[in-house]
Amino acid sequence: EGAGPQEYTLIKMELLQPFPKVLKSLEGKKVNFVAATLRPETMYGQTNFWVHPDITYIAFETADDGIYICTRRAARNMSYQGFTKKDGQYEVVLEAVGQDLLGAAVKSPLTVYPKIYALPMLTIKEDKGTGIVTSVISDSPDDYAAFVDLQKKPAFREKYGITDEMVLPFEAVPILEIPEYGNLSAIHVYDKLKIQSQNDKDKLLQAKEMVYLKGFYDGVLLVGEFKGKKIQDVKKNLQTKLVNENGAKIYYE
Ligand code: A2H
Repeated sequence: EGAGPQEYTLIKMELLQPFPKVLKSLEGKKVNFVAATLRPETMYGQTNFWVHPDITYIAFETADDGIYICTRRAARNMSYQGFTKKDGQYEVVLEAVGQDLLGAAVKSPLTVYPKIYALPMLTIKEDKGTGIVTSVISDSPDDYAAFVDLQKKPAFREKYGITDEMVLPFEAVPILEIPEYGNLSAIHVYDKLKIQSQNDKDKLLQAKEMVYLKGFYDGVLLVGEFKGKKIQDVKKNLQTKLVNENGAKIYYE
């Protein structure tokens, strides 16, 4: 990585009723899970979001945007970026392990699905972003692999208390056309490389290398107000749109 800080789009995903047990004390308040992404233009196709079952998350008070849920590390970073009342300080409301947040329902910006769920991903890194990850199975091989693991394995769903309706009704949405890879590029490379699961590290790395650069330079949006435009030309506009519509913030680390 380069010397400068990385800019992320912080996607706000509003917690819906019923709140998970560990978050019951927050009922009546505005609560958002926040996820750092490099691909705001993919939010049209979000099918779920990811939480690591074993990572500890916190809920903290922001200055003027209700409660955010993310890792403590991300909250600390945000506290130096104007997210909290006092610079460098964040008020922890509660702590919860990812396991207890699974199955939470949220409303996320742009996606065609009005309600999506927190599902388990075991490859989330604690020291990157917020520890919460948006999931776009049409365009991210990591997301598609983790999603298929849940779709194909009822025992895996059961282990984490994930019900069928949190997974089975959701399908990949064609949102970007990438030359050679079509309009569901993650599925294309997953099949082509015969990826077996989210733990297929080497193949997933290869899959990512195949789709990402090409997607960025030659990908064309198939939906929304920038339909027909190249991603590299509208990525910034889309980020601005999300921020202006109160669906996202800018976050650095
Ligand atoms: B991206 P970079 Cl469609 N652990 O968003 C693992 N992965 C994480 C993470 C964490 N703690 N925090 C963020 N990420 C993911 C969308 C997307 C992303 C698509 C395609 C590629 C892609 C939907 N998931 O990322 O190391 C997030 O997933 C390709 C790398 O900072 C975030 O953007 O480059 C990306 O990794 C940030 O990774």
